[in-house]
Amino acid sequence: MTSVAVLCGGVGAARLLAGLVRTVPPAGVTAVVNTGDDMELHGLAISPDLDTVVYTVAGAVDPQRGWGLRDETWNAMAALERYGGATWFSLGDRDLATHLYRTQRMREGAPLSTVTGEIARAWGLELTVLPVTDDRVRTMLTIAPEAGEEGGREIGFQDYFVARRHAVPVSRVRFAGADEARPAPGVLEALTGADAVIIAPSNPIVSIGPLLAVPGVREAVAGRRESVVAISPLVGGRALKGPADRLMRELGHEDSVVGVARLYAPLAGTLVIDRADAELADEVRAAGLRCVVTDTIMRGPAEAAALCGVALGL
Ligand code: FO1
Repeated sequence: MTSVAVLCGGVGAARLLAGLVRTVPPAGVTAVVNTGDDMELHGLAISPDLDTVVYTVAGAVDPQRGWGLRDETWNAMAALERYGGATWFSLGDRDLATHLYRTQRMREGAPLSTVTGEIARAWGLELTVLPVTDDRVRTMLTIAPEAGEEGGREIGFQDYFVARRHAVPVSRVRFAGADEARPAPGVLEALTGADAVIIAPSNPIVSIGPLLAVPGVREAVAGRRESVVAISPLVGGRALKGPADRLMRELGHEDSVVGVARLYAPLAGTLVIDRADAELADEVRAAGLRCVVTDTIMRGPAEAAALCGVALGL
């Protein structure tokens, strides 16, 4: 059976996985998912990228937002307004059940990877969904100082992404806790043992970056570079969703498929780029990767499945 391990962030990775499980047997797929976006809010353990992967592959995600559940209601958030509670991060009524369950199970001592397995199975998923680590890793971003402040101000990922709508320039990104983190059980086995590894079209800086910052992960991927294929999250120099292009530029990388190629050169033998970037294919090859040009925009699972087929050379 073909086994595939996928390095995943949020929405783009989840959409790819929804196609991958139609391309190869789901039981052979392992998603290694970013937890740097995780946060505690209302006393709840919230893991946005893990939930986005589970909800999307289960066909339950809200298609417009790309996160949270379809047909959601927001009564708890509305009721929280009465108290002036934190409603900047919208938690739907049914989505809350996921956070309540995960929080309770982790309070009972279950590691995040165990709880994630329970949640994935409860949604009927056959693929394996793993947090990259069971230890606490938090993506922290330094933004320009506010009036009167000395030096940059460091904020958490959801503050940057949601509260400030990622509309602030970033001068530094770090993954607090990564140095002490250990890969979750099964992560290194999947990354070294799978027939192929895909780096999903996620934000290279804040979605793939945290995965590679967990000791052992970068080495496991680089060690099998020839059977690693990355899919560019940029099309025509732009991110389809989120701040990937801006973050790359702000942190000194070229915001193009060539910049992505240079970032991934030590890790992936192949980069898949969109037809819109066909004229840059030779520059990608000059960075030392094979380059495959195809349609990379996934409007639904069928396009995602086709993209996976191309990426896996099926
Ligand atoms: N993104 C938003 O832009 N606004 C929100 O209010 C919001 C709430 C939210 C709740 C649960 C969840 O799993 C994801 C949520 N997201 C929201 C998306 C989230 O910030 C991103 O999906 C990831 O952190 C980045 O991929």
